[in-house]
Amino acid sequence: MKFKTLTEFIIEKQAEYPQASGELSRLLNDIGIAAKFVNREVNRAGLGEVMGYAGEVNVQGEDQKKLDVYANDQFIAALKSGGQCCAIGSEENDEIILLDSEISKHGKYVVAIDPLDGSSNIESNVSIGTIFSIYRRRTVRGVATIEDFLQPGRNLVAAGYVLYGSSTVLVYTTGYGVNGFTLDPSVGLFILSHPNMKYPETGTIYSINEANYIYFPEGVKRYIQFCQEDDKATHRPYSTRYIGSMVADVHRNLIRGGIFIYPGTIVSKQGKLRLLYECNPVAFIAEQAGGKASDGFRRVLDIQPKALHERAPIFVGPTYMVEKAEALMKQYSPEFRLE
Ligand code: AHM
Ligand code: MG
Repeated sequence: MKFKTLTEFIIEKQAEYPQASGELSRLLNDIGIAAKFVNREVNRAGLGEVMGYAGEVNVQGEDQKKLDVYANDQFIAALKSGGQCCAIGSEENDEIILLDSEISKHGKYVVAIDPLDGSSNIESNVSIGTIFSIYRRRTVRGVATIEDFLQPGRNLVAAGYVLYGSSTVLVYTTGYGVNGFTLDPSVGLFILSHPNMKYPETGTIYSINEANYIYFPEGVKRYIQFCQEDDKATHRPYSTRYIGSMVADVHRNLIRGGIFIYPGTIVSKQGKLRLLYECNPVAFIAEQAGGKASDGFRRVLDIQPKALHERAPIFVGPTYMVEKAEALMKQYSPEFRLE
């Protein structure tokens, strides 16, 4: 049987761009390797109490760590090892992590990452994920600064996510389409399983935490009503699906056709999700898959970030679904416009 591994695919793509130096390829490959280690630990989650993992000291004499801390450490270690990345912005760390070894400090790229998103789902065996953004640094040389991260998502060089689900899938884009790779755990290889991913022409799913309904902008309430109306021609009412792990919700909606919404509310106008390492990577992938990502009024990828952990509302999915929600936001909730 003929198959293509993630590493082969990355090398093949690099060869299509003679000007490419191979640094981005190495960086992506290193993220793929770290994801395998995280996957191994995610699969053992729950054994902690039975086998004495959590809070214990393991055979190497190391303290066992919580999974999100473990994931953070793995990705940082992987990004340090290659020398292409000069700084990391992680959900787990308040400040950027400077990689200031002689090699890394001259690295061309910075990476913003949520190492284990949806971690509240771990104990109930529900899917969780990793989300990452890769930018070319703005400063020319030397130790990186926060300015290297405060770039709009349209500057992204690459972005992706790993979904630790019923199988483990890595999906990424470098701006030339979206490709997905499924981990074959028996041989430890990510195999190309979802080439050139695109949103289906018709989608019937909407994903939003409806428990927050009373806090939603009127535009969102109207969109939910629209999703629930009876109209055979447009396949409504749609179905609600909400896992509570953004990677899982976004991935399912990309495959099946659906909109994911985490809006601003009257309690938090900026919503919950983080612009740099949650909204932007998902927005880049959505656009590359023929869809759209908006904060209700403007393209997510055009938002100029002001802080590393800044939050933004997000409406992401097939273009026609996002545009309908945007139209209702503009009509009924103009006071939620952020710029
Ligand atoms: P986390 O980064 O603390 O894990 O939170 C992010 C997660 C997303 O994966 C998910 O879409 C969202 O929080 C769910 O939030 P809520 O429970 O408010 O619906
Ligand atoms: Mg998160």
